Amino acid sequence: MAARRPPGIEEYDAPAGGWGALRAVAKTLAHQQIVAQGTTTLLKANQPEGFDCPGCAWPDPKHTSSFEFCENGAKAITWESTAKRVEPAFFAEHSVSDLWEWTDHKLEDQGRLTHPMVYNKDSDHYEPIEWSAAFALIGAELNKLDNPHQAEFYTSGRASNEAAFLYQLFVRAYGTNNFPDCSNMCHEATSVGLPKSIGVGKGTVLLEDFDHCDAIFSFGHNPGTNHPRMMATLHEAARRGVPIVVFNPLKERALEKFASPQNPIEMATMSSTPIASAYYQLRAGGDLAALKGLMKLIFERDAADIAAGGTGVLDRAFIAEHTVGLDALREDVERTDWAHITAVSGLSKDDLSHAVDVYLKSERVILCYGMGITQHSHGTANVQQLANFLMLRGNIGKQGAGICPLRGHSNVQGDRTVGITEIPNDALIDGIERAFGFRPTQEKGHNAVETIEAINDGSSKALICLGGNLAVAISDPEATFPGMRKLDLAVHIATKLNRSHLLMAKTSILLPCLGRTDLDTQASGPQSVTVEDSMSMVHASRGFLNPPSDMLKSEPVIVAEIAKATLGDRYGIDWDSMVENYDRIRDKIEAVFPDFRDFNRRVRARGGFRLSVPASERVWKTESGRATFLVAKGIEEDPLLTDPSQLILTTLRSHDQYNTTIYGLDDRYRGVFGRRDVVFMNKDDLAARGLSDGSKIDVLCAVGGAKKTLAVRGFTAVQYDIPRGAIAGYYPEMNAVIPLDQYDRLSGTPTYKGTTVRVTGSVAT
Ligand SMILES: Nc1nc2c(c(=O)[nH]1)N[C@H]1C(S)=C(S)[C@@H](COP(=O)(O)OP(=O)(O)OC[C@H]3O[C@@H](n4cnc5c(=O)[nH]c(N)nc54)[C@H](O)[C@@H]3O)O[C@H]1N2
Ligand SMILES: Nc1nc2c(c(=O)[nH]1)N[C@H]1C(S)=C(S)[C@@H](COP(=O)(O)OP(=O)(O)OC[C@H]3O[C@@H](n4cnc5c(=O)[nH]c(N)nc54)[C@H](O)[C@@H]3O)O[C@H]1N2
Ligand SMILES: [Mo]
Repeated sequence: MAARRPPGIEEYDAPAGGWGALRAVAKTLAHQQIVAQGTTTLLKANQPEGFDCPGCAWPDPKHTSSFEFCENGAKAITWESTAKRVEPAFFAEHSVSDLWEWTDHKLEDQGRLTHPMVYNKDSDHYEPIEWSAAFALIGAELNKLDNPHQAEFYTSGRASNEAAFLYQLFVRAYGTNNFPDCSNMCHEATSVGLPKSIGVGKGTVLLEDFDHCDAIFSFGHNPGTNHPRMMATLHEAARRGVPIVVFNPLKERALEKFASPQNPIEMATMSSTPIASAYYQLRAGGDLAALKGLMKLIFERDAADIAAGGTGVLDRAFIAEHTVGLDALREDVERTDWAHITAVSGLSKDDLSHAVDVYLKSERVILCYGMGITQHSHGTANVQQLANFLMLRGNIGKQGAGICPLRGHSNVQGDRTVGITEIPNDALIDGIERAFGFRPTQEKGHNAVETIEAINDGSSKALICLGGNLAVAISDPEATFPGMRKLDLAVHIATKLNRSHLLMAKTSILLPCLGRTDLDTQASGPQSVTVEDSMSMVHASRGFLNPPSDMLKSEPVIVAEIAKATLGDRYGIDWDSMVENYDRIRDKIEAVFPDFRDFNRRVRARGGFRLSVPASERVWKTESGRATFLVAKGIEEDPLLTDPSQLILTTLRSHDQYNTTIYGLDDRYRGVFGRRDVVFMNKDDLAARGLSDGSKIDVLCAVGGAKKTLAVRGFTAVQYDIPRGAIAGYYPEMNAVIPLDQYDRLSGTPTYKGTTVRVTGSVAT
C-alpha cells in the first residue's frame, strides 16, 4: 500500500498544458465574476490592436498567437479585469490593523482600487482624498527633505515605457538616482554580467532563431508556469527533434511533457510531447560547478581531438576574430578539480559528459535561463559562465544560436532601457541634457537592497512606489517592515491592495491607477503605451475595458502630476503637453535615446520593431571591443563541503501566483493543493534528521549578520524528488529566512535561490 501523503499533497501525473489548463482558465474566469466579458478580453491579448499580456515577457510571433489558451496569461488578465472593487466603503469598514491580519491572497482578491486614499492615524483607516490634495501633499513632503537622496523611487516592471520614462525624468529633475527596481531582485545579474562578456545586458536571440537551432540548453527556469507562451516554442522544437537539455534541481512538469491546447490531436487523444531530451537535476547553487565541468570536458575533448590529428572542437575562427581571455578561462577550468565539480553540482562526470556530447554535435545552440541562475551570491558569475560556454563554440551572433535570458515582468527590460537605473551612464545623462536642457546628477543611487538599508538606518525618509510590493518581495521582512513604518512619506501607485500599502508612514497615500487592460483616454483621445519584450522587440499596447472607476488616472498622468506638484516649472518641462498625447512622450524618449529613432512611426507597424542588440551582429560593446571570456572565483567555498548538516534553500513560484500576487493555493504540476506552507526535501535529508514526509519542521537561517536567527516555523516537510543538500519552499513565504545582507556583491541580487539553512523538527506549538 502506498504511504499516506500529507494533507493536500498528491501525485499529479498529467502533462503540463492540455485539459488541465483549459479547466483552470474556466475556473479563473468564474472566480473573478467576469465569465462573459472575460473571453473577449482574453481574445484581445497580444493582438495587433490589443494590449500586451501582463503575464510574461516572452514575445509573440507577429502578435498573432492564439493566446486564449494560455492558462497563466488568463490568470494575469482576469486578475486585473476582475469585477471586484475596493472602494472607500471597504476602507471605512476595515482598519489598517485589521487588514494587516489578512493573507496576501485575501488582500489582493478584494479587487481593483478605485479612489485615492490617505491614511488617518487617529482612526487607523485609509480615508478618501481629492487627487489634487494628494499631489500637493506629496510635493510638499518631498520638498521638506534635507536633500533629494533621502527619497527612494521604486519601479515594478509592469510600468510602460511612457510611465517609466516620465518617472525617471521627474526623479532626475528632482535630483537623485535612487531607483530601486524589481530588476534588482531579478535579472540584475544579467544586466551587470552580460555587458562585460558580450557588450549588452540583454538576450541576443529572436524568436525565429528557435526555428533554426540544433539544440536548446535550459538552466533554472520553469516556463510551464512562468513563461507559458514559451511552451509553444519548446513544443515545436521538441517535435522537430531538437534536443532540449535541462539543468534544474526540480523535475518541472512542463519541461518533462507538455500537451499543447492548440494541438487538436494531443487534446483529443490526451497525449503529450516529451520536452526535455535529458534532465539533469543539479543541486541548487550547483550551476557554476556544472558549467565549469562542462567547459572542462570541452577543453579535454578539444585536446584529444587535436592529439588525434583533428582540428579541435572549439570554434577557433570565432575565438581568434571576436574574443579575448580564452587562456585565463582554460587555466581556471583546468585548475578546478572533478571532486569539487561533482560534489557541488551534484552531477556525475558521466552526466556532464552526455550533455557535452549533445553540445558538440550541434552547430547552433540556444541557451535559456531564468532565476535559477541569477538569484545567487554568484549570480553574475553564473551568467558570465553561461556566455563563456556558448562562446567556446561561436554560439553568439549567428542564426539559430545565442543567449536567451527569460525576463520577468512584462516590461522590466523596457523600464531599464528608458532610464530606470541607479547607475546612469554618460549616454543617458547626455541624452537628458540634450532633450531637456538640464544635466542630472550622475552620483550612484540606491538599488533595492541599499534602499531597504537606507530606510532601516533612517537616512532615507520617503518611498514612492510605481507599482509592486517591495516590502514583501525583498528579503527579511523582520528587518524591512519596521524600517518602512518609520518613513515620513510612503506613496503607492497601484491597481490592487497589498501588504506594502499597510506599512504606515507618517504620511501614507494610496493612488489607484489604470492597468494594461483598461482604456486610457487623454485630451487627444485614446492612448497606447509601449513595452519591450525579452527579445528587445518594442510594440504598442492598448487597453479597451472601461476602467473600474471614473476616478482612476493613468500612470503617466499620476507621475506628471506628482512632478508638477514637486518641481513647479523647474527646467521648463511641459508635463501637461506630454500626457495629453503620449506620442509626445515617445518623441522625448527618441530625443534622449537615439536607438528609438522614428519611434512613433515604427511602433505603429504590426509587431513593432527591434532595438539594436549589437552582440547579435557580432559587434561587441565591451572595453576591449571583443567578446570576453571571464573567469569566476572558484566553487570550493560551497558551505556543504564544510558542514554537511547545512542545506541550500531555493525559493519557487507556485503555478497559482504572480510574484507576491497569490491567485490561489494550488501548485498543480508539483502536486500541491490548497496550501503553501510546505518545504520540499530529499528522502535522505529527511531521514538524516529523523524526519519524514509530513513532519512539521522549522527552517533556520545559517548565514548572515542578523542578530536573531531568521526562521520559518511549523511548515510541513514534503518528500520530493530534489537532490540531496537542497530544499525548496515558496516565495514570498521563505523570505523570512533570507537575510538582507545575503546578495551577489556584483549585482546586488538577493540569494533567493541559494541561502544556507538548517532544518529541524518544529518547536512551534
Ligand atoms: N505565472 C507567472 N508568471 C511569471 C511570474 C510569476 O510569478 N507567475 N513571475 C515573472 C517574473 S518577475 C519572473 S523573474 C519570471 C520568473 O520565472 P522563473 O525564472 O521560471 O522563476 P522561478 O519560479 O523563480 O524559478 C525558476 C526555476 O529555477 C529552478 N531552480 C531553483 N534553484 C536553482 C538553481 O540553483 N539552479 C538551477 N539551474 N535551477 C534552479 C527552480 O526549480 C525553477 O524551476 O517569471 C515571470 N512570469
Ligand atoms: N524569495 C524570493 N523573493 C523574490 C523572488 C524569488 O524568486 N524568490 N523573485 C524576485 C523577482 S524576480 C521580482 S521581479 C520581485 C517582484 O517584485 P514586485 O514587482 O515589487 O512585486 P509584484 O508582486 O509583481 O507586485 C504586485 C503588485 O503590483 C501592483 N500592480 C499590478 N499591476 C499594476 C499596474 O499595472 N500598475 C501599477 N502601478 N501597479 C500594479 C499591484 O498592486 C500588486 O499588488 O520579487 C523578487 N522576490
Ligand atoms: Mo522578476
